[in-house]
Amino acid sequence: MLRKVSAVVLGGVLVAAALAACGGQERGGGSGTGSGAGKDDGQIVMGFSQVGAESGWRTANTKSIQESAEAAGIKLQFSDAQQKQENQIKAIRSFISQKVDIIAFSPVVESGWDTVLKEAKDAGIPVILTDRAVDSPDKTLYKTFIGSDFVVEGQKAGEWVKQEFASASGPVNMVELQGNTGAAPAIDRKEGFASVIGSDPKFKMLASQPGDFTRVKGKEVMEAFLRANPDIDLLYAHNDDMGLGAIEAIEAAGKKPGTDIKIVTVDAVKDGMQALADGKINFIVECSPLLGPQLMDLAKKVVAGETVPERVLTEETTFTQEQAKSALPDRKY
Ligand code: GZL
Repeated sequence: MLRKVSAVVLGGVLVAAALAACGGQERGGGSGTGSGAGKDDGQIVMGFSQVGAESGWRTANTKSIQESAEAAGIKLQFSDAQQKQENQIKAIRSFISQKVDIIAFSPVVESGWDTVLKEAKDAGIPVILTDRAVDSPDKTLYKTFIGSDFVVEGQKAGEWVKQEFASASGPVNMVELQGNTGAAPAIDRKEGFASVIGSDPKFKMLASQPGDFTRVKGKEVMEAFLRANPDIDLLYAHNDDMGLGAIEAIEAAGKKPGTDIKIVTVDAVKDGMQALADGKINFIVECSPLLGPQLMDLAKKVVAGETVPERVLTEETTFTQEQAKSALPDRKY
């Protein structure tokens, strides 16, 4: 009899212990720090997988996220994927095993995320897409996507080119430096630009290649463009950094960037704005990297179980050479 009673009591204690542990996990991913701190001390733990450190934009984006997490009292587990998808997938799996409260990441490419995002969903850990989107049709795999509309950015660049060459009878010979293959900004900026320019036969796209959003590759590809095409009128670069690399190639070829070859880029980071003010770039479409504050607000709402908008669009503008001169002193990035 005594054995039976003690077995019942022991069983009850074990069940209570299991429930308590389970309750920690159910409350949104448990401690995440492995130290058992986590939600019990009210601190949210966010796992963030960053694309890499390929451009001035990315550096500013990382700074915004890290500073905003600090300011919001959110513990950030930060991982730099060096522009490799497999590193991002590994990082997300590590965040899941650490039982973080929320995962945010900027997908280096659009495709190939469904499996790992399903693993996060099955683990009860919400995901926020930051900066770049994924092409998964399953919208339940993430809570929201905060970032720019890259198609509109490409359209803005195309509109400026049409205006700039309105009086030219043609042909207007163009080359394009794309972001890394498969990245949402590369796909969409190319599509947006072509949707505006494509209909006008005087514009000829002589060459369009990936420059991977870096200065080094942008310079390398522009050197090849110049060797193959002596009469380039316009360069469209998907970010300032590739445009800045291309400027080095253009000058090395004895041509004047901004005069012999007009240049339109996207981002509006400080170095790009300086080149714009100096007349080496002709027009920049802004793409704001300062997503940190909004990301942390969204994270708190998601962890608290509040509904958030499926899409949060970032505000941004465009700059001419004159506008760059007056904007430069106050640029935050
Ligand atoms: C755009 C971002 C792009 C920037 C590049 O939101 O993903 O990646 O335009 C950066 O500078 O490398």
